Amino acid sequence: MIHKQYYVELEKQEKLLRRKNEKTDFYNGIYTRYKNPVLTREHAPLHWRYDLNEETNPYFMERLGINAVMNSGAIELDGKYYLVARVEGNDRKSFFAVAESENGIDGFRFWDYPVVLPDTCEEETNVYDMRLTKHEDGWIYGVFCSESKDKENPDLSAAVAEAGIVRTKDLKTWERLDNLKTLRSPQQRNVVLHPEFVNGKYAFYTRPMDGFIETGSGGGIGFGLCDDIEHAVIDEETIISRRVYHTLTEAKNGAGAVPFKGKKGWIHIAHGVRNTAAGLRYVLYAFATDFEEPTKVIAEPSGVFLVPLGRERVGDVSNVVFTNGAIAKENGEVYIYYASSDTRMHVATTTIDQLEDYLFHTPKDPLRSPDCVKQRCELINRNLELLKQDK
Ligand code: M1P
Repeated sequence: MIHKQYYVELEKQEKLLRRKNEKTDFYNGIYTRYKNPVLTREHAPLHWRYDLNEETNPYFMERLGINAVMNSGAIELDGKYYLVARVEGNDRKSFFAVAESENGIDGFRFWDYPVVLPDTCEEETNVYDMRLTKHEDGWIYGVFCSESKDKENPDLSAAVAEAGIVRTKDLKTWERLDNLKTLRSPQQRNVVLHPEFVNGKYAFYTRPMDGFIETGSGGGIGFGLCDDIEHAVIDEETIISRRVYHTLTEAKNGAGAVPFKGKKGWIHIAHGVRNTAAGLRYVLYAFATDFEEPTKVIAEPSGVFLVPLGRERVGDVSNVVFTNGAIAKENGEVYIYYASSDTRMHVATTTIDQLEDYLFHTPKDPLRSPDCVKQRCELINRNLELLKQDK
């Protein structure tokens, strides 16, 4: 017999799942923010968490709780919006699960089962942060962090991060391929597969790292080519978005959403990290690369693109926003999915035109305070002159 509390909890959850999202009054002309997160741990189906049977669960206790729903890959298929979320159980292990919505801003519902990845990597302890690439070869690839214990290092927390690769046609059946090997970088996280062949090869954005946390000598977001996606090996990684002193990328950075096509170039939304007395702060930034030469940055606006605000600032890992998925629709609308504080998922909506205006008309960072003041005074002068004329 099903426990009667199940129906009480189900009704509460249905209310949450049916709740309409609303635009907030936040304004910057670049994107629209929304009041409610699009996915939270409360969205996880009750049958993933509770034993519904009254006999075996008389107190209707959560048996396998969900701690957080965050960093999600995103894809549009047949007009529907899909997130492949990182779902973190109460046991700290993450797994992937597909959530589907008709409009991309609310009504996301998880499918009945999480993604069951082929278990081909005995050492792998954790998987997270899948980027979904609709590749021109016809497959949908998922590239994610595959984490294992570093057995060579006596430190209990020492781990090794690699890029795991899977592919699917329907988000239901997943084929696991070999983990990416980067010959010159011991560890990798935030690896993203480019949607098109480059010089006839598969192209990846990488993040060369010396260790699990510190990027060390890895200079930023890299780019490398490989011949065989089933046994992917990258020799050379060219750094395309460098870490820079006294900017938002000083501590580290990483590719975010799979880049999408604007009218002038590939649009990238990445994350940058700086250290503060309150710990690391993760924000989003944007840049554009050349269609013909994807290692050439053609727009690099100054400063942050999106930061955690209000409730977004607090969570399991506070002061963090992180994206690994965006949907660029044929009609020019763009849905940027981002997690706040490693706890829940949000959406920000914009258009290709707005993003390119932002990318190509926001001044570059002059990198020194006196030059930043000069830059701002030039804007003020132009504006005051215009306001004078308007009187
Ligand atoms: O906790 C913030 C983020 O930290 C990591 O990102 P990075 O590798 O750039 O430090 C990731 O583990 C990510 O999942 C997490 O959101």
